Amino acid sequence: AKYSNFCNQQLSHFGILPFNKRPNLLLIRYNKDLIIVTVNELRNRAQFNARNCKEVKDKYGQTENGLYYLNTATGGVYQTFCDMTTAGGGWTLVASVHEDNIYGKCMVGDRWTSQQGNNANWPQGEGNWANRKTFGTVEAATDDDFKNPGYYDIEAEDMSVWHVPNNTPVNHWNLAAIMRYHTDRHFLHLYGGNLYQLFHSYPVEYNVGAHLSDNGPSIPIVYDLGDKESTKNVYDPYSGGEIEGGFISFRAINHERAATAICSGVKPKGGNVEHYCIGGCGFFPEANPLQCGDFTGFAWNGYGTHIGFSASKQMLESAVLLFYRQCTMH
Ligand code: 3S6
Ligand code: CA
Ligand code: CA
Repeated sequence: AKYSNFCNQQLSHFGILPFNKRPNLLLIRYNKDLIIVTVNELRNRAQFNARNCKEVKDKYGQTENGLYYLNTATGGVYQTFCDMTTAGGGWTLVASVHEDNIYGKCMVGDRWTSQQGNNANWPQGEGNWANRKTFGTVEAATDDDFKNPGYYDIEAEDMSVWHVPNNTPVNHWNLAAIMRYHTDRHFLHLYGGNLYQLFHSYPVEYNVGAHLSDNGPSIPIVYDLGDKESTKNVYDPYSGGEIEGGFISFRAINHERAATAICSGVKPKGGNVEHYCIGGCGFFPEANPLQCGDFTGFAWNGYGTHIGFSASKQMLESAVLLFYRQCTMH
């Protein structure tokens, strides 16, 4: 008790302290938890030679959820979160979509639509769904947008998605998530192996097609937290008749030919996709600019009111974490 009191005093300053003069052990305060890890254990994580979390698990026997360093094909190194437990584990976090201000319409922070306004002359907007730009950090993935080189580097087969309340610390993401699911039919293989390739085939761009007939693929999902009903309940009540739960859909287009990027948990069956699909192009014509932004028209009838075409507050204030996994058969 004496040591831990001393430790607590020290840790409040340092956060990390050599444990009881044994240099190989560290006592780390992680929020309210005190965790003893070995320096080697942490240093080892930087020495794995792996392109994705599945490799880290299979080649190095790592089974702990947490932060790992990965390499890219061209020798880049980046840190991200590995989910080593869901459906056999080996899921690599490659991006997060976060709405920092639903009232800022396609302004700074709207990295997954446009940060330079709602403009027909900039139909692709930021273009981050189909380029190699990266931004954010893994530990801030629910505080702001995140995109790492794995988004375009990893050749994956399946995706998983976590909706996690904004500003959640990484070691609480799993516990705090309001919805989690994954695909299990290796669909990404059909679209080039990742979202970078998929959105080259299905450009997230204004005026490339019509609603429903030109939408991208809808893929069945397996729920890890939630179900088809709870999915429909987190979105707006008016869209209930326009969506089918149990899918993840890509490049959905609305009545006014604006393209959104991902409809998480649902398949669109109508043209008001701006109320249940995130990310998108550089121009949303209807009620310009009210639908332009990373969470598009999620507050059409008020912030988090969950009436009319407005999504629930829970959905509006959660970041959408996107994971890849390569085939488990390898
Ligand atoms: C149930 C009301 C439908 O209202 C229409 O849809 C109205 O014309 C528009 O303001 C609205 C938006 O297109 C919804 O996205
Ligand atoms: Ca954002
Ligand atoms: Ca509409």
